[in-house]
Amino acid sequence: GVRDGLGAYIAKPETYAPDVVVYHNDDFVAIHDMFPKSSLHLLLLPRDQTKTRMHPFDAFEDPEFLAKVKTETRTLRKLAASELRRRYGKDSAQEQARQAALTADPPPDKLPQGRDWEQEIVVGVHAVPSMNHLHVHVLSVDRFSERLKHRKHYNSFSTPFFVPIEDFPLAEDDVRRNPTEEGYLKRDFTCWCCGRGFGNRFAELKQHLEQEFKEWKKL
Ligand code: GMP
Repeated sequence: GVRDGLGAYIAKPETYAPDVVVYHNDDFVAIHDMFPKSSLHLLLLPRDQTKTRMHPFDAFEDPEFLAKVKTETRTLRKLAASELRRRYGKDSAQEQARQAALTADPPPDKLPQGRDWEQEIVVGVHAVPSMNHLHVHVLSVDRFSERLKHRKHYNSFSTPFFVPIEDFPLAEDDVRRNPTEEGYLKRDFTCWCCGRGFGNRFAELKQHLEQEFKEWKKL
């Protein structure tokens, strides 16, 4: 069924073009999300046959597996960050300052760092995954995408429904284990960047997200 759509990438990653499969190795396949909810949205798919059909909360109870996944997400986060730098680096004030310092005569003793794009990436899983194969989201923070069309699309990445990989292993009594009870997807909208509330006004939120995206690129 449609919920099994991610299985094909795990089975035959080598049959996809690089704009679909970013890379693959024995243990993982990294792909572009076909319906991206941010300007950059990747998925990390573990290939371990004993884990791929498990709920992430259960799969991550295995400390060895969790450690492996965490290590791989650090690699993918770096790769995603370099893609953001490639795309938006020229617009960013910090990158411009670094460029200016590099070409200054005489050069300054200390170069400005340039922007840390890794901080602009979030990595995690949904409390209730919509696809059967275990997948970890690796996406830019902007939530700016034509494919972000429904209120649940926004809230699934902007409430505790999205559980950062760093938060695992989860405590036994972590409330995020009961996502339906918490009603995360029906919550009022809050801007990921400025914290402004938008009630249930999705069209207004979308307009605002575009403004924030333009600012964020240039920070
Ligand atoms: O949480 C599951 C994620 O998988 C969502 O962000 C979907 O957009 C994404 N998704 C669903 N089906 C497919 C597919 O066939 N290919 C790819 N690359 N992503 C998908």
